Amino acid sequence: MKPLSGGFYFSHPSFSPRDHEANDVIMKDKCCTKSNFCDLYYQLHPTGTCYTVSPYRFGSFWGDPHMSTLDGMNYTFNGLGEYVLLSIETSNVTFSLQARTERAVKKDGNLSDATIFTAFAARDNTNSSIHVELNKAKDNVTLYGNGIDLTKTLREVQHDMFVFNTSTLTIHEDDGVLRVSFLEIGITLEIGKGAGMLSLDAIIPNTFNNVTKGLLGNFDRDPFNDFVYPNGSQLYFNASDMEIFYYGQAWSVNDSSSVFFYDDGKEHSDYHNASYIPRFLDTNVCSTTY
Ligand SMILES: [Ca+2]
Repeated sequence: MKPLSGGFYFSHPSFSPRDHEANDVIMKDKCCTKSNFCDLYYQLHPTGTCYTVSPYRFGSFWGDPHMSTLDGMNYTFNGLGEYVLLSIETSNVTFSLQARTERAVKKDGNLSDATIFTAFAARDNTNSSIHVELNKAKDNVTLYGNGIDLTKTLREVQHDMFVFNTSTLTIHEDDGVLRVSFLEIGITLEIGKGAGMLSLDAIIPNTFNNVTKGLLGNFDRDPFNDFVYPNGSQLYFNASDMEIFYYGQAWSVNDSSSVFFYDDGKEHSDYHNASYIPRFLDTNVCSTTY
């Protein structure tokens, strides 16, 4: 079975691109696209030490995002606004990865209770930063790298030829996916565009074990202790959707912590709706709702 959390790469996409192409990209294509040996590919590229994380998957119920923590805990969170996915603060590394959500539009044109990812932003201690956002038409992305608007360049260059390189940040387009590497700290993000929403894979080195905070969890190889509030207290792993919702709200971005790029005179509060409460699918809550 293909794991929801993706697979281990033999070679780092940015540091050993040629080996990565040969060992990971081509092999995956051969096993999973051109033949039925995908199980074999994932046996040889297991999830584990330095793996890809998918905080969402396609085709889920309501089409809503299922978050997946760095330790592989899956949960649903339908908060509306801007949230801290990953925060690292050590003596020599500062990194923040944040996500923006909007309500999904249902087939009949009405708004769903479920929210989807429409923007991601990140910044590290070298002040390298990215901001990727779905445009209003939901058919393309707006991209900022180190505060520079790269949207036009991204659209003008030929397919898969987009490259933005600095000594601490690289952005490549590869098969429609933006691969962003924060070179100083070794974190890579892969941001893809799907049906009216964005997806994210985060590749986090093991050196950050036990020091990550945020909605992607505390990264200590234990998926059952991942709901840690900003104040360090913990929510039990089998909490209800409603409890998880309020846990998630605790990870809301604020004006000073935001790493998003705002234009048109907008600010964090224009994108965050702290009063929005989705309908919860838990039986307990349903029984009191209906
Ligand atoms: Ca954990």
